Amino acid sequence: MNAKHAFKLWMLGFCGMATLAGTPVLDVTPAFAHGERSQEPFLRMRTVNWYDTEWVGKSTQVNDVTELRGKFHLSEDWPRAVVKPVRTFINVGSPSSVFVRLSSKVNGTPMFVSGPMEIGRDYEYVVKLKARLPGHHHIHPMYAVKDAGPIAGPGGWMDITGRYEDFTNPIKTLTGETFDSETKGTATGVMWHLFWAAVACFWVGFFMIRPMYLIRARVLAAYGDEILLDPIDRKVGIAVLVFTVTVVTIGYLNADAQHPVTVPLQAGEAKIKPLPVTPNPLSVEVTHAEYDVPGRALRMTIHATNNGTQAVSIGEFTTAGIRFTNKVGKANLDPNYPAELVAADGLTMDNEAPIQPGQTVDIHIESKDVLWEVQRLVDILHDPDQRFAGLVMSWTESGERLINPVWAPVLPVFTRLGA
Ligand SMILES: [Cu+2]
Repeated sequence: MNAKHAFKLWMLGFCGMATLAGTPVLDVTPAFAHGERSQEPFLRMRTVNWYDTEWVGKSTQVNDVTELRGKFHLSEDWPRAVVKPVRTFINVGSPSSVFVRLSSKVNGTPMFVSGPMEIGRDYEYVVKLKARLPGHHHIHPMYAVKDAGPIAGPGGWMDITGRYEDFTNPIKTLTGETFDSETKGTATGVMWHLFWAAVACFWVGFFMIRPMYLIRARVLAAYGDEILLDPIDRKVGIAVLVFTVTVVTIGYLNADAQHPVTVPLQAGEAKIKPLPVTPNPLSVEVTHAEYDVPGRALRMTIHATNNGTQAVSIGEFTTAGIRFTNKVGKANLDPNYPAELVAADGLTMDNEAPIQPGQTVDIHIESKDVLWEVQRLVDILHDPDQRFAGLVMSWTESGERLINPVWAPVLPVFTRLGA
């Protein structure tokens, strides 16, 4: 009997602790990394080719509204192992909800639900963010693909100053009601959590002490379950069932009466037109590519033809948000782009001369930097499908930027060959 009493006390304490643990705790400790480099390089290089990413408002105050914007190209070399982008969503990767996402627009269309996008096309996104939790935060654009998961873009630091206590997010609904989304429904949520935790404690506790599990288990093993069927158990079971169904029904009807007009989430699909294809006078094809393991360099041979009327100079190769530039690319580099993702002099070519109109050339391009290792992109060499993809950017004499997506298999090499 003493053991049973002790067990009852323990059960009481356990329920108390469970209730405490269920109380929401606000954690505002900033996180400093979130493992973006551990995402497989084939995912980062051959799905979304991010470019022109801008972390507008690198320092904001709580309640300030800022933006994360940029463009991306969906690689033609989309891996066979990744589900095609038939249901996708633009999101923001951040250490917890440091910002509130007020809206996302892709090519000017609001993207509050997911939708399909086309491989081989370009998209422009603008995500409006409202500063919520103070700190020094690493923020990534993120492209979510149904059944494949989120694909993180390049990360940049954004600072939020001020106090979380001052944060408000007033929202006006279509029915004219105004409320603060930060606090709306909190009491109801907490109430239901506590309520169901109490019901669960009662349910588990009831069977735990009548008689205790161990005794039940031994009776079950020795005599079967018939002897364990106590009429009180049945009655309590039926009573709890009726009680639960009644509470759920009343709760549902009550919520429905309070908020008769609602919009179901994710009921539709965003139909987004890709950016128009701009005529590109430069054609680029990779005829050979290799990765020099000790040299930390991706070398590709491109076969390029300039069908335009102006000379074109290659200035940048970018993949997985990492940018390799030469002096042409450097001159066109956004100074706000995170320096840790740029190999400013990482791009070299055996023929630096601009490609003249009508000219066809074969150029060896080398993207060399320790970033291949630091960003763990060299891991493609361990994949069964050793390929890379990215964007080659070049500029015409008049300053127009041309973007050529490239992709090819990569051969690992351990010594310098040719070029
Ligand atoms: Cu990050």
